[in-house]
Order: sequence, then structure tokens, then C-alpha cells
Amino acid sequence: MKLVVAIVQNQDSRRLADEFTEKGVRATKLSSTGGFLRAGNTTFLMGVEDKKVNETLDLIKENCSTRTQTMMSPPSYDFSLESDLTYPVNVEVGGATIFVLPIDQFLQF
Ligand code: 2BA
Repeated sequence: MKLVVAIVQNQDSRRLADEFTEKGVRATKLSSTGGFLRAGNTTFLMGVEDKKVNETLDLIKENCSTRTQTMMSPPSYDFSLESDLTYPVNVEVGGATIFVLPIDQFLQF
């Protein structure tokens, strides 16, 4: 069994959760925040049988889209510069960031 941790964009999380329910993939959904953009995203935790890992990864791939987000650059702290203006920067946010980890034990009481 593997623990699949998938960080996805909030816009994709409802559809993905619906797909998991329909396909019998058990998941826990956590509200999370990206360290870089400081914007909300969604983290799914899934305990998945080894033979269903690829199917689960395919489901995530099919239901999550890459998008471009615009953020304001941090102001410069170089006081020798005349301008401390911030400016918009485009950042591409991936469809999903996924970690697959081995599970030592899976217990339910
Ligand atoms: P954020 O940390 O908010 O990052 C959003 C996007 O900003 C990233 O998209 C990447 O394109 C860009 N980015 C992140 N850190 C950067 C940096 N130091 N310099 C320049 N650009 C940077 P993704 O790579 O698709 O990541 C989407 C979200 O997945 C991340 O949101 C974070 O919540 C999570 N994530 C990505 N890689 C991770 C990792 N190695 N460990 C833990 N969480 C990760």
C-alpha cells in the first residue's frame, strides 16, 4: 500500500473529489496554503493499494489543469534603487504536485 499526497488547485478539487468517490478511491481532503504564492490550495491524502496507484495518478492527471497566476513581485529592499515599485509576475502553477510514499502499517480501529 502507498500513501499518495496530491497538492492541487482549489478550482480542480471538487471535480477530483467527485471522481475519487465515483471510482472508489478513498481520500482525505485538507485545506492548505502554497508557501510561495501564499494562496489556498487543496491537499488530498490517499491510502491506495499498490495495484491502484497508477489508476489514481491517471485520475489526478485527467482532472487537474496547469494555470498561470499573476502575483506582485516583492518590493526591492535595495535603498540605492530609486524605485520601490512592485510589478506583476506570471507564475505557472502545475496541475498537481504528487508524492508517493510507502506505508509501513495501515490501521483502522
Ligand atoms: P506555491 O508554493 O504557492 O507555488 C506556486 C507556484 O509558484 C509553483 O507551482 C511554481 O511554479 C512557483 N514557485 C514555487 N516556488 C518558487 C520559487 N521559489 N521560485 C520561483 N517560482 C516558484 P507548482 O510547482 O506547480 O506548485 C504548486 C503548489 O504545490 C505549491 O504552491 C506548493 O503548495 C506545492 N508544492 C510544489 N512543490 C512542492 C514541494 N517540493 N514540496 C511541497 N509542496 C510543494
